[in-house]
Amino acid sequence: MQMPHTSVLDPHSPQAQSIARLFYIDLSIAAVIFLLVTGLVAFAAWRFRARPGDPEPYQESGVRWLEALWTAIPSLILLVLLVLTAKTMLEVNPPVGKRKPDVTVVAHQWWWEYRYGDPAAVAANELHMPLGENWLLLISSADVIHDFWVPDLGAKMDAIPGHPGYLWIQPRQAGTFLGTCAEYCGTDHATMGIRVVVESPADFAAWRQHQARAPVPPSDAAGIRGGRLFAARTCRNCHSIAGTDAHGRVGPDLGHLGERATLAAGVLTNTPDQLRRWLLDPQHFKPGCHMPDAGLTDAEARDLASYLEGLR
Ligand code: HEC
Ligand SMILES: [Cu+2]
Repeated sequence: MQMPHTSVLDPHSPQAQSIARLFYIDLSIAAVIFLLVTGLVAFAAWRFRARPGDPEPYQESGVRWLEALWTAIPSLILLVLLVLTAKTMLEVNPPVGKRKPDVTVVAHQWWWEYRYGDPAAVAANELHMPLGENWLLLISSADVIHDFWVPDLGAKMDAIPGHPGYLWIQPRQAGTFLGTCAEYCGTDHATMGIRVVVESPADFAAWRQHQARAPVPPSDAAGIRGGRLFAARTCRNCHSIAGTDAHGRVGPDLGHLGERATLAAGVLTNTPDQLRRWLLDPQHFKPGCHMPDAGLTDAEARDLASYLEGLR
């Protein structure tokens, strides 16, 4: 498997490229100033060092042209940085106009919900995007302030309750891109990972069609027992699965859980065994998270895992 992308210095969208370009320009200007200043200081310290018997040096003050010069040069540098920054901001987040968002991102403590329109589909913790298309993401929050940030693909955008923000991303490389919540949002902030899967438009369309359909439950004995347990326990108060009477919105949609790469926003890799362990003791893997310990037996957790992993 290819390693996921995770570096601000390795941009894979025009938006991330603009930001990286600005960073390198700023860094070059700062490097030139740093070398010039430290170089002059070092030269002066060496060239005009005190020798035994030297008189008190000549005192100079109030040189107009020099003062004007060292006010003008930094002002000019700041002006250049201001213009470049404003230009980058416009490139990265141009006005939205009448454009409808392609996906709505809803940040939760401590996971991500992705709502697609037409055909309506909901996904959790794994954002799928088509390669090459310039997408508008609406960034919102269900509770506190979070921040959506995938360094390779674009800018950061705060998820502020009641005040949606917009973010443009045009992925130019297929693959998996990792990001994270970039605004401290409580206990499990550090384990609120973002996983973006960029795929060909055809693969994306197929994924979206599949995601929009109610999943087919497994037909093996363990899977069937698990399905009954899921309906009988408290799970459906917090989780939804299309085609069943589970409509909870507190936790991630579990409709196509079996197709996700990780569990609990990147805390565990998604295997039946890891899922069983998660169900037995969520607080062990993500202390403080809003999924309570359901007091399951090992056999029950195994059956539930078979059911959830078997949903296709
Ligand atoms: C009180 C609400 C609540 C109840 C009840 C609950 N969960 Fe959860 N569950 C959550 C929340 C919140 C998360 C997200 C945790 C996180 O990542 O921070 C979660 C996460 C999960 C995940 C990982 C999902 C993913 O996208 O990675 C699974 C699987 C899961 N729950 C299954 C269950 C099952 C099965 C039951 C019933 C035995 C159950 N939950 C009961 C709230 C609940
Ligand atoms: Cu956070």
